[in-house]
Amino acid sequence: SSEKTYQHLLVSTPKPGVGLVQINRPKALNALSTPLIAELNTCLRALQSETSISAIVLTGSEKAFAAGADIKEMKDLTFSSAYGRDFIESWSDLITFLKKPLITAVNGYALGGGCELAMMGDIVYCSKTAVFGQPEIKLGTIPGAGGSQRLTKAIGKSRAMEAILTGDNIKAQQAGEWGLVARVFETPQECVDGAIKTAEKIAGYSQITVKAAKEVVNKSLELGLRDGVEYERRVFHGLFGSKDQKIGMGAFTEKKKAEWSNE
Ligand code: CO8
Repeated sequence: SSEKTYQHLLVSTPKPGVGLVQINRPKALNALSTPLIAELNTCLRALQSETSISAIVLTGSEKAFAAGADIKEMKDLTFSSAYGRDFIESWSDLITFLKKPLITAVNGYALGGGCELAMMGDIVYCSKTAVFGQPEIKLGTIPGAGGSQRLTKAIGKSRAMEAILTGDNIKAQQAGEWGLVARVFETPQECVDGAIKTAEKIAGYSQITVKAAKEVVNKSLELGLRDGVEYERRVFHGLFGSKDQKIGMGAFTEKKKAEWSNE
């Protein structure tokens, strides 16, 4: 369960319905080693199946969200072993299986795989201390966990090309202006608190509606406009079969607060 203890993660429930996962490998600036990623997958899977948890916040330390994949672990990897065991593939688990909203709260370095992990958040928040970047080119490689795709979708081709081809960092304010993050907070503490507050607000809605809302927004990244709009409409139609649509609209009509059934 989410109560399990981990070597590289701290897990807590700061507010009812909110799971907080903190990456905790300070000696290596939260570099994402294989054991760390395995723990993260296990942890997110546990939170996913925990019915009392409705939204998840993922953060690092004040100094680093994560300084990338573990370079020391990767440096001697061969093509055949990377390809053979589909290195990094387990990462896609994080984003594809997770049905609950994930908010990433970024302070300090979010580089390489760290930037990629940050961008896997449904909502990305950061503080003024945040430094994003895809510096892989400096190491003789390229982003490998979705960076070229998610960064381009988030900030546009020209800016993503500049970041990926130069390896230059993107500072917090720029990330805010470009829409890489939804909000830039003054301090790391405010960033984490802000993410928890948003998660708490989301956790206050019907879980079934939240799940549908997340699903249709994500579809916009996969489908063309016509198919996307139709997909949204079908899910919207489907929600008339839920109890919570009746509860929500009924409460509005009766000027009462909705008490969600999650059905
Ligand atoms: N991997 C392994 N160890 C790291 C990493 C890393 N990515 N980043 C930092 N560390 C270690 C350092 O080696 C150092 O360890 P030690 O004390 O044993 O020497 C310790 O963390 C502290 O780091 P620094 O002394 O360098 O701290 P500074 O404050 O001087 O510098 C920086 C901070 C600028 C963040 C610097 O550490 C740095 O440049 N790090 C590497 C950043 C980077 O290149 N990241 C991209 C990695 S490649 C990648 O992510 C590919 C993605 C592919 C998919 C990902 C799937 C997981």
